[in-house]
Amino acid sequence: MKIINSVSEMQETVLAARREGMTIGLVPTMGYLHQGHASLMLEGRRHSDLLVASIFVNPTQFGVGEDLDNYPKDLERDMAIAADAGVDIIFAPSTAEMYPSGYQTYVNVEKLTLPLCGGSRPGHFRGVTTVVAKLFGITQPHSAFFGKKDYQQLAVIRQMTADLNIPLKIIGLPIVRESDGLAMSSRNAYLSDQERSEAVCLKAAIDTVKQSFREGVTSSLILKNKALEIISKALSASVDYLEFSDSTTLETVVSVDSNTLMALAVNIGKTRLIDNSIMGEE
Ligand code: PAJ
Repeated sequence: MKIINSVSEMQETVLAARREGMTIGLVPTMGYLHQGHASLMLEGRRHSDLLVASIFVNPTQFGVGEDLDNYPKDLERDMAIAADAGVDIIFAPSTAEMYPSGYQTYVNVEKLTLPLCGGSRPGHFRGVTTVVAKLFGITQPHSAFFGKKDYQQLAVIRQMTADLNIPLKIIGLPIVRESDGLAMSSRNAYLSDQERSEAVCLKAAIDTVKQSFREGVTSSLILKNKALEIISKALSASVDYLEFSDSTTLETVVSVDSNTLMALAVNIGKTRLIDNSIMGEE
């Protein structure tokens, strides 16, 4: 496995690979890798001759007062996980390499970014789509792999890719969870032992809601109250949002069906965790 830090070397490498007829896969990440990231890499490996994973903690997607400066890092461990998953090249640029002085171009998906995380993290998705568009330009992938853990992010990136006619396939992959149900996340590293044990409340709320839905409850209000009741038992938890949304438009629904997305963001102490599930899926 090779590490590349420079944009021009990365571009030369993928253009040479393309001339040889190789297919290129990209897994964008912010590092501090876990098995959720590895699942994207393993799938990327199956689809591509040359598999690139990027590690870049993208400042433009963090708001004021968010965790940009504390975001966990362990490049050595990341390299071992990526190598195990079959990654050929790690692209790990510096901030100055990605956003040199004079930088002034941003990509914004207008509607899908308004609800859910867009409401509580203004500017977040603008940073995400900007860096992902840049990564697409730098690595020229035939396919790019994203997790459904960040469901809205995946929807926004699909929209951007279609709207800007970027010729590549976006592949969305299932949420990888810890054995107790907590969705894997680099941010789980922030949790104290007590918080870690309470963090299962997100998945517990999803499970309770899905059970009620299977028993015939379709009112989003009733389902939301059941979920909030579960989460309120976790003393360190405060709900940022908990919504039932159309899984394509992300607009709020009042009556839930098997295609409805349940999405939630909960602060566990100072750590903001997100989770989601489609009601009719396992
Ligand atoms: P990051 O949080 O590092 O996540 C990188 C990719 O891993 C995303 O596609 C995310 O959805 C996926 N992922 C994270 N946890 C997962 C889990 N438990 N199961 C499955 N997939 C999981 O998302 C970002 O970075 C950034 O916003 C990025 C797209 C790299 C742009 O900066």
